[in-house]
Amino acid sequence: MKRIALATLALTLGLAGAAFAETHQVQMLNRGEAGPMVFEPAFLRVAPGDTVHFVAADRGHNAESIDGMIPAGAEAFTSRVGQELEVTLDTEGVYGVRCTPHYAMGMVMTIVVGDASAAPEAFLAGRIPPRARERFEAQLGNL
Ligand SMILES: [Cu+2]
Repeated sequence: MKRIALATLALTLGLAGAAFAETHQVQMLNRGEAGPMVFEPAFLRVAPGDTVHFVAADRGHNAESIDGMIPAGAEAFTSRVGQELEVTLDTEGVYGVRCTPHYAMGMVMTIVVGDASAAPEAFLAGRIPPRARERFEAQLGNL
């Protein structure tokens, strides 16, 4: 009986903790303040356990974590083009996200989970289209 009470207490506390996690909206847009084909905002700092909701505000976009640009141990994610995606980010670090169809047009964003004050050196080491690289460099300026 006592064991059940403890389990219930743990569950209640767990749920209460989850209630403090935030959900952040990111719009996927044909045109935003920064120009054509953007995530808005394009830079986001969140707490571990927070959720990012990619909103299909305009059609034809998706959100996909980029191989080699997410923290070690983090789970890759991808949405279908035109679909919403909610992803909960538990692993601290810097995440590079792209829209697959518009990667070459620079449709990328940076998400920082936790307190990281710099991107790892390998973050921009891979093959990145020039427009995407330009935007990533600008986004990393927020760190
Ligand atoms: Cu797109």
